[in-house]
Amino acid sequence: MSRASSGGRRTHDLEVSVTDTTSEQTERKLLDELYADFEDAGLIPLWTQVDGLMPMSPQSAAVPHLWRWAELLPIAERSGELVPVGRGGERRAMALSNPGLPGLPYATPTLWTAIQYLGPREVAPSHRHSQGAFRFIVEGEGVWTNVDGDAVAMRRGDLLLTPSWAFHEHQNVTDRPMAWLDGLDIPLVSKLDAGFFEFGPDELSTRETPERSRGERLWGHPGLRPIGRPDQPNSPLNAYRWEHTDAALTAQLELEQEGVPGVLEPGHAGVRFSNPTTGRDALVTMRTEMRRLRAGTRTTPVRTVGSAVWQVFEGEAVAQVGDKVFEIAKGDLFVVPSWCEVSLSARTEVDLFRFSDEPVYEALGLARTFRGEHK
Ligand code: GTQ
Ligand code: FE2
Repeated sequence: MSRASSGGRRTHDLEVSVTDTTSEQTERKLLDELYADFEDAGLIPLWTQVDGLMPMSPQSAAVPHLWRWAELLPIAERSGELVPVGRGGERRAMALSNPGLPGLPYATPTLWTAIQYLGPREVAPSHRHSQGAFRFIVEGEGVWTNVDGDAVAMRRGDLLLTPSWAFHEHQNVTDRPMAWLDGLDIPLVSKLDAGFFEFGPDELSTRETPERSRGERLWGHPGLRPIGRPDQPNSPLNAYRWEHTDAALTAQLELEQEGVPGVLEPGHAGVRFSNPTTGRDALVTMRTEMRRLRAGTRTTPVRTVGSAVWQVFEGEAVAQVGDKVFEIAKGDLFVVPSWCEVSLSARTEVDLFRFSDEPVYEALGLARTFRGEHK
């Protein structure tokens, strides 16, 4: 697959032939001087860089990998006992580190994925950053995330948004701890040199614990947009409740039984969390989706440019990711690197949350998807 770099190898790498003529020796000396001058002039010639620079298809450093919820949760609990949350560290968040990106707190080259843990009555203080974020709740409740002063309940199955530059703080109002999934575009923003950060006030912006946030009250009515509100790049609907997600998936599979199209493929329902002002992705840089497979369904293998992280919400399945096979159950997380083939087999009915960086590739005209068996 890899393109041979034809000609132009560094003269140092060439064997010196005993039959070198004087003119060959002269040319070699001139080439040595040229390469030394490239370095002094701050130049690197393309012909020494061909491998990796422009691959025939994406060659991600990230690898397919699985993290089990049953292993993550006890570690998060121990952190809750031993590590305080407060100013400086800001959050008790433990990032999934891809083995192909050693030493980096990144699940993929673009996506930060962490388990965050807040003990009884604890508060994670206010800040804002240009990185976009969401929370997905696989289990538990009792924490409110205040986003620009709007108190948003976090409960099982909900997706909560923290768009770029919104102030946010998290408050556990119960006597029980809570753990959840954080997704952010931290590595992407770092690569783009676009990171800004500000601390917020030390006092909580609100101690309210409403059933529904102001964002939901204004924007959370299907097909009904408040008149006079402009489009926004990130969704102003700050919470997507499980009740609605579940109903949408249930309806798709029921309609399939009735012979009405609507599912992604046979036995495979899917919804995308969308921005009600544009119909596009809920967040500018990250796609967020929920899938439901009927027991026994095997999905068509898919390759997509860009990376994704999946978390099982409920049920059991087998995920084939590249050459790896993962047996997955509730809370388990796995990574699909760019252009790596993924397919799922549902052992039981299974619900999966998925997020990816696809909107970035689409915005840049770099999106590609291949469906079906490869070769
Ligand atoms: O909850 O504000 O996992 O700022 C990483 C950075 C969570 C947060 C993370 C953050 C947060
Ligand atoms: Fe944050």
